Amino acid sequence: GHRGCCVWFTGLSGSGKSTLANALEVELNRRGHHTMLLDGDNVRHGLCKDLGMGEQDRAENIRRVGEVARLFAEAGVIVITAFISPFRADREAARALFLSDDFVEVFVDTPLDVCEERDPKGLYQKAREGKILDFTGINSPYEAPVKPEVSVNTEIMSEQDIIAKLLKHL
Ligand code: GGZ
Repeated sequence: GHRGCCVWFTGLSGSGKSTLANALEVELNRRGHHTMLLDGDNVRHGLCKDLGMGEQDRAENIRRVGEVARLFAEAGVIVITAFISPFRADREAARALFLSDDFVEVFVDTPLDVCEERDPKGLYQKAREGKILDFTGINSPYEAPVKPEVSVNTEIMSEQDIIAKLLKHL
């Protein structure tokens, strides 16, 4: 059968990763592909519920996500992941689990001020008030990808255009 692959979204909280990952999944399913979407909602409440948001725990979160992604991809599934995955080394370790053509890193390059303006869950405000001590972009680092396969700017491009751009790479 077909070989699976991994579409790895990375970007700040509120950058639009989940929205784009969901839209991509809908479009791939419409075209008859089997997909698996991994995100905080289905991973951090189960497989990774023992992990917090410190650097070591984020690294372990991303390590487990990468391994699960590989297992699904081996079964022929297109895996879509949507995690902040702020550390370059952790993303590179996930990438190393795949053949180079089978790992597509997508940088959702929405500027911090835009994410903070959106603040859909009020988390940036809490971080600014000192109520969250390790919030990405405020008091915990985000290491932007150096050579992502795809980079998307949600301020400039429509969701439809972004999905079309992503599909060209798959
Ligand atoms: C960043 C946090 C934090 C901290 C809770 N820093 O935008 P969201 O709300 O819905 O998604 C974010 C999610 C981050 O989990 P990830 O598993 O994607 O992170 S990582 O890849 O770094 O392991 C955010 C919420 O959880 N959240 N605390 N301190 N985002």
